[in-house]
Amino acid sequence: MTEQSVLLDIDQGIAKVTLNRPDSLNSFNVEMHKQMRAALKSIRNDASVRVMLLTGNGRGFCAGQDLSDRTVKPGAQVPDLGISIEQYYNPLLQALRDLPMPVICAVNGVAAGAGANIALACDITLAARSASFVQAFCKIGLIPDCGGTWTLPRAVGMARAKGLALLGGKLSAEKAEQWGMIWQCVEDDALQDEAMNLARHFATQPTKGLAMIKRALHASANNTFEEQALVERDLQRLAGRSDDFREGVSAFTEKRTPKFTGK
Ligand code: T3D
Repeated sequence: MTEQSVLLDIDQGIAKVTLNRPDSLNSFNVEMHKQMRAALKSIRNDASVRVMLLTGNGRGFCAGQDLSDRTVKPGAQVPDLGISIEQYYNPLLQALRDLPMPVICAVNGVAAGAGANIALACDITLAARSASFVQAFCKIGLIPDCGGTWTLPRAVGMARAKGLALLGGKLSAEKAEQWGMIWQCVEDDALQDEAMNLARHFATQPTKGLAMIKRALHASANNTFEEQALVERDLQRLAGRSDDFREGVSAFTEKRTPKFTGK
């Protein structure tokens, strides 16, 4: 039987994805990539889903690539890591970024290598106080991937990004919050409840509008002010045609709580 290395639970508009290889701190092997891809595809194709919540099983969130798949016997061919990035990690990151709904990440323990940068690529990242972030790549002669060289300097500035990436030390969840790398550091025993409360909130919100907010903010990274103003014009036009915009305005004028459908 295939190991369930990714658990997917969809309930009341919330898709909870749990990385489930706790013995190796939820590190990624090819099977886990395939299961993650299938989970993201199911979420994207399920019109009832309005928010995704990503977390890890056990004491770690994710330790990046499973290094037991990377030992090279003398004389054997060295694996082409460019292919691994192109076939697995980049599509994973792209699929996460492109999901048309908020993606919450609940970092329950150490997030290292690709695991750290997957957490940083989510829209709202919470971390348990005992969790930490490690740009572990430099310790094994690699460079940060999963968008880390793009995300980190933008989130924390170049000096801190270089310190994290070149030294590979552990950054506590508390400092990650102080540095603006994540949304919030919460007490360990409150993490899953806080993440689920946030998910329940998003499951009642104008999903299409939230998806367009993500698109606009992502687009801003490489745009001038003038270019971004055009992105805002185009997305606002689309947002203004949504059912939820009509409902939001009606509820406001009728002084009642809106009932958003996500459409
Ligand atoms: O290769 C490509 O396709 C290119 C893409 C690369 C992406 C990457 O992510 S490269 C970076 C890979 N990850 C790392 O280098 C992190 C390696 N792990 C660590 O540095 C440490 O384990 C942690 C800092 C994450 C946690 O340390 P600690 O002391 O809390 O735990 P530990 O004792 O080191 O690990 C616990 C177990 O998990 C241990 O197994 P054992 O001894 O109990 O049987 C350890 O071997 C295992 N483990 C941790 N990380 C990995 C792993 N097993 C396989 N792969 C791992 N990445």
